[in-house]
Amino acid sequence: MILYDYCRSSAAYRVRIALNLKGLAYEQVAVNLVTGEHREESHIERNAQALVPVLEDNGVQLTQSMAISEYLDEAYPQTSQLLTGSAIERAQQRAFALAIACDIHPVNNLRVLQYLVGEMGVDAEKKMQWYHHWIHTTFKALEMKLENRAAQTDFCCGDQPSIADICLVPQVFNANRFEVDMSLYPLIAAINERCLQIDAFRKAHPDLQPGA
Ligand SMILES: N[C@@H](CCC(=O)N[C@@H](CS)C(=O)NCC(=O)O)C(=O)O
Repeated sequence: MILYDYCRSSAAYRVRIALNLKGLAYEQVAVNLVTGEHREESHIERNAQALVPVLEDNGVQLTQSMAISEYLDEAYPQTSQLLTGSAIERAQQRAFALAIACDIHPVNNLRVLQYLVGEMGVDAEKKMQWYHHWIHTTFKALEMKLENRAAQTDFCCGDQPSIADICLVPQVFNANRFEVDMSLYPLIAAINERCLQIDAFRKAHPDLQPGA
């Protein structure tokens, strides 16, 4: 498998964790978002949306980190599963993951921030206010969801990492990078710390990737 990614892309970070948790080997090709490599023809041919990650498996290029994660579970069911349990439990794991992947990430993505500054004339302070606002809006809800769980478990949705945790950890990395006050979210922070003790998460960390 080949993963086209970028060290600090949180969507690619999710897929690195997913591949590692499942014990699947992959090569990495760095696509530099800072220099704009993702907008070059060679990458547009892989993903017309000009985004990372792209995962190539058996010669087919797949996009969208959530679709890729579910694909990995379906194509490689013999390895540890990212979605587990009953239909209800799997829906809860997806809901947690999608709160991050659909409700925080898209509005704080690089191209959105660049548009805010470049086209809308937003200054650096307002840009940061925007960034923090969307993290706080959803982290507040997720912290409440964690507090209200029937039983306090080690990970977001049970005693093993799921698709929820593979979304949470990269989002916490971003929050810390942009100095969001994580002391407001002790349960999220504790799950993040617990995940980071696991090799699959540790090896996926942005600082350890090609081009970091
Ligand atoms: N929904 C997509 C999001 C992919 C995405 O937005 N990737 C970011 C990096 S985390 C990107 O390539 N950004 C480039 C840009 O904003 O120009 C997924 O989950 O894969």
